[in-house]
Amino acid sequence: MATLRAVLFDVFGTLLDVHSVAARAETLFPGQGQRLSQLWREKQLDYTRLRALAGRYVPFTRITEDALMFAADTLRLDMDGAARGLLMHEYTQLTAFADVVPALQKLQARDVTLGVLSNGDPGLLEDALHGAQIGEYFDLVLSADAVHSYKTSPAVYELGPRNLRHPASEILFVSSNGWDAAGAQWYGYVSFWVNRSGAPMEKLGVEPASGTSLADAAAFYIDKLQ
Ligand code: LAC
Repeated sequence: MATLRAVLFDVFGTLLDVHSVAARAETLFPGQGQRLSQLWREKQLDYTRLRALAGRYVPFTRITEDALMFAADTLRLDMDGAARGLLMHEYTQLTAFADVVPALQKLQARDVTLGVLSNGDPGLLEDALHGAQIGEYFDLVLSADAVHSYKTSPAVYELGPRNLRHPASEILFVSSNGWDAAGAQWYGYVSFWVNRSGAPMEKLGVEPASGTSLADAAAFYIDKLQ
């Protein structure tokens, strides 16, 4: 395997816990917080794929709001503009998983170039990374918005090699979304799946390296330096 020269992380679901919105949702709609959060996330990903396939791009923030309204309708919740605004704001204040900062610090101590590659639009990424107080760790923030498409489109993964000026085979891509880890490996990255929940491997014909925490991903990278 070639030397690794940088790490790119997925953001939503990998660095930031998208289900940290469930607590706010629960205060607004008692008994429905978890369900709303799950449906919201599923529909959000669904819309990224539908729009990418049809060439009907709108920014991820808009998709996220559309998915929230659909999820609310599905659960027959009476979601007014104020509740919608609160939950959308919550998306800029997601919590970083507990294993994130220690892993980033470990890599940073080795002078590793660190970046993110996300479906999120630049405004949302900036707000969310700073909201979670992890913005300072990243040398580059790459958004699918630059190519008006979404993962798993190769045009999105191509942003990594193009901006880092290294081939994908020399970049470690880290995601907790199994399908995203597969998409990155399809493209040609060295891919690492952070499987925190013990989910089954996606059946997509590739098997990324995997572990149970971001610490495992950092160790995988550092191991390759030796
Ligand atoms: C992202 C999606 C996978 O951050 O949540 O790109």
